[in-house]
Amino acid sequence: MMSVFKPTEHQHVRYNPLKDEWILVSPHRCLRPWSGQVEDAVEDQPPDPNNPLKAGALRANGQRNPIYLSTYVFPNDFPALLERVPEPPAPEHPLFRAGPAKGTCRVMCFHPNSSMTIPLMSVQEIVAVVEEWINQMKELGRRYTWVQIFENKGAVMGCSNPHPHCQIWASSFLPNEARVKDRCQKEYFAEHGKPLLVDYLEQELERKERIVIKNFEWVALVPYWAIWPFETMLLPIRGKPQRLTDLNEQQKEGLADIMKKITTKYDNLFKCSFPYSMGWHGAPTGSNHTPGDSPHWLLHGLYLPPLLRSASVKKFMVGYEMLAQSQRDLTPEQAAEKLRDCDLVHYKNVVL
Ligand code: H2U
Repeated sequence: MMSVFKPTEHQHVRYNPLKDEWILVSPHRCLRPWSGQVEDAVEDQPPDPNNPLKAGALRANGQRNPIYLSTYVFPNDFPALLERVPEPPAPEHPLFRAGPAKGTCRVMCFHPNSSMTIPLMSVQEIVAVVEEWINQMKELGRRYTWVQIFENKGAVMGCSNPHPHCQIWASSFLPNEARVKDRCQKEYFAEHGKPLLVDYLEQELERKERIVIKNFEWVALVPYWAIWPFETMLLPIRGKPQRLTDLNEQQKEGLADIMKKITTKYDNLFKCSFPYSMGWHGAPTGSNHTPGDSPHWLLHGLYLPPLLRSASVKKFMVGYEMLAQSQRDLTPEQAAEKLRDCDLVHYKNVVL
């Protein structure tokens, strides 16, 4: 006789309503032996004396950074998007469509000290990061349809420099992730009269099993439909902010607090400087948008870390994932439990 379904033992598919896609969960695969690639531990990358992101350093374009003391933003010297470029001609055939793409790219340093990371920074220092994100969103959001803030952390995520920093790419077009999330949230709102993520958070707060940590203003949880092994989402509890620019003082403080806590847990999980890509998704911006005009949206942050079993074994998104659909090994509930069990004191700060 077939046994009853247990999500920690039996494979199944889960639906991501934010992106209208399915993911395969195969928890029994955690048991398989591993003799594949291991990554080099990223822990002790020596500081580069010529690091171009440092205060006072000379950058690739010959400009010198000021002796900054907190955050510092400069135009990316190797931008993927420029403001003034010729536009492609109108498509002659529907199978060969091209369109204009304008934009700007910036680099934002979080801290003058190259060996700092978010979990090691003070909450006040992280508040300065949040405030600068908001300034950038305000300024770039006036002109651009989408402003993508993202941090690549760790060499395994393609980060070129261990200095604490993120990037900001602002574009005249809505990128794919944003376009799909906008559509899915719009459809949900039209059908249910409430924002998808507000309903989702309400459910998660009741069910509790995927919540990693919570403070007065924010929740960090492993989404029901998470793809990466230890993926988390940051969701605001109050006031339904649609964009980073909607955050009030308490939400900024609370965000800095929860960012420090979740990244500390991440570092403690495998006792390493935990690599990830993180970033923000909120309502589209630009001249045809005004504050409060997108009630279907709820601002959310995402941490997408690649590690699976240890500081040196990462999850590969390859064959099946590239050709069929995303697949994960441990369940989101198991990942949340492992992260809940991690200490809130950073392993580097433990006094023995
Ligand atoms: P990543 O580590 O995520 O690659 O970000 C570093 C960015 O810094 C990268 O996009 C830019 C790179 O183009 N950069 C400069 O703009 N000027 C420099 O002198 C070095 C690096």
